[in-house]
Amino acid sequence: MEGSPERHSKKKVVAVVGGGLVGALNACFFAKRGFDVEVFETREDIRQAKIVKGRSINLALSHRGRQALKHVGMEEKIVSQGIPMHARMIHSLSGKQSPIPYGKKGQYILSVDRANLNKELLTEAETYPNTKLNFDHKLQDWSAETGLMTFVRPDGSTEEVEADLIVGCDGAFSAIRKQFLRRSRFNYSQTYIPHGYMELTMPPINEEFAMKPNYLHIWPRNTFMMIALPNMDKTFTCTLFMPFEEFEKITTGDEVIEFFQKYFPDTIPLIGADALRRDYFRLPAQAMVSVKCSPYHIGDKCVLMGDAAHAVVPFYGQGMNAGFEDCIVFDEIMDRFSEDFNAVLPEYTRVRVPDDHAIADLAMYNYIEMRAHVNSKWFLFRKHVDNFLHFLMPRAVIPLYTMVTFTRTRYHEAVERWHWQDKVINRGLLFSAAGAVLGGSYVLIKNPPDINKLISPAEKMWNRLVALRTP
Ligand code: FAD
Ligand code: EGU
Repeated sequence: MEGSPERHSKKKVVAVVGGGLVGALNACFFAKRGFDVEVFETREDIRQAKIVKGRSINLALSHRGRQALKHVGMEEKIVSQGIPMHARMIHSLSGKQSPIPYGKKGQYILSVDRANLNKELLTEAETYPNTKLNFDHKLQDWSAETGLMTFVRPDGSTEEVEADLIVGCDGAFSAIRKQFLRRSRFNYSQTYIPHGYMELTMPPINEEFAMKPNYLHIWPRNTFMMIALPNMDKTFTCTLFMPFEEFEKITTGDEVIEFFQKYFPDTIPLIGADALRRDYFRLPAQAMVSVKCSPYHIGDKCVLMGDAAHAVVPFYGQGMNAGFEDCIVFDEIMDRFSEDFNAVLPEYTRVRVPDDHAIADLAMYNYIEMRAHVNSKWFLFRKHVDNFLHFLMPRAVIPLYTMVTFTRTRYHEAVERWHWQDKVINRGLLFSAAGAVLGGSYVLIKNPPDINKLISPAEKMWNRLVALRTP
């Protein structure tokens, strides 16, 4: 194999621009294939950095992301450093907590530390002798004609680099993508949502987690929403989502407490009133953007992956997972087309664009839906209905989040199935419930129901059904 021409001709240079989550993982994928891989990253080496600034502290890792990690032999390591979340824990305004499982016993997502994941992936990439990591290299510009890239160093000097393939993994504000924008027939859309997010840390109490650790904690309050994911150091990272307008209305420590008292009262003693007053003003709220574009490639020279190709709003917990899946999809196409970039790149665009656009749309849809009318009761109700229908017809009806989170069903197919299921369910409901509605509405009009009384029997029924199912 060593001296064979295939092996020899393979020594093409792949430049991965961006050493974030997707770039670092992608470096492993290309290195595994024997390419000469060069990673270029603006920031210094985060493994040496004292303070790591950046977006969200922890993330939900699910099936698609795990499969990608498995391809490069990293799944076990990362999973062992994550915290399983078997269910959501819904916090109502009154402080009541209700768990809703993600699925069967073995189905869970993981809370992983972004910085740690990034470090592990960089270290893994470095174990390949054919990989070189170049930190403090900011891509300034590149030429789609020659493939020549210009990097700026912290001292202001520039460096020119050439590669056979350029892989743009430089995030939502991709510098690589700028050259795509100058070209004809490139589609691009970018939308900032009116919400911002702010991260707050909930410290341990008596060296233990302040809340139950193996859950994704959610406080759904229509326009306002908070989510908390556990960390290995027994803290929780709480992420508050709210319109920028509302963030700006709060200008003093007292107003912060007043706001939390109104919407998230159970969290005040857990985060700590003094910490809240202080931390709310530490950093301004961060923006969230959704980016869709196509094609993802230019000739046989350049391809976009991860947020550079598709930034999605975080309301499905899929941004990183989708970016990691990009790497698998590209890798599979490399197999099918014997690493011929001329054929691989267009095929990657053809296959991947519909799926990435589907998850971008789904995430945006979920954002709009949550904002419109999702309070804790509605959230509980909807998830119970989903799970109940799946229980009744386990093959025919699979909840959308299950297909998205726990399978590698192509995103666009998951959406199609979801629309189809909706039709079937609605038709089923129409026929079977028509009679009941007619009879029932008479009773309902006579005795208007209390939503509390409607929901708790549903919950009991659900628990009974779960007990029946798991022997
Ligand atoms: P990035 O992580 O942005 O990395 C890009 C890298 O490129 C950076 O290191 C940057 O320094 C470098 N770079 C940028 N410009 C240049 C340049 N000119 N030259 C060289 N290098 C450059 N996803 C999930 O799957 N699950 C979640 O639970 C989840 N939660 C989220 C919560 C929030 C609040 C947000 C905002 C996002 C969340 N995401 C989640 C999405 C996830 O963060 C992103 O999808 C993921 O980080 C994308 O990885 P990336 O490598 O493509 O981009
Ligand atoms: C948002 C911010 C619950 C991490 C969507 C669920 C998220 C995450 C949900 C963030 C929600 C919303 C799903 C997962 C996950 C749910 C999901 C959202 C992780 C539909 C660190 N979302 N997120 N859906 O089902 O499929 O639990 O910042 F509140 S994980 Cl918005 Cl599964």
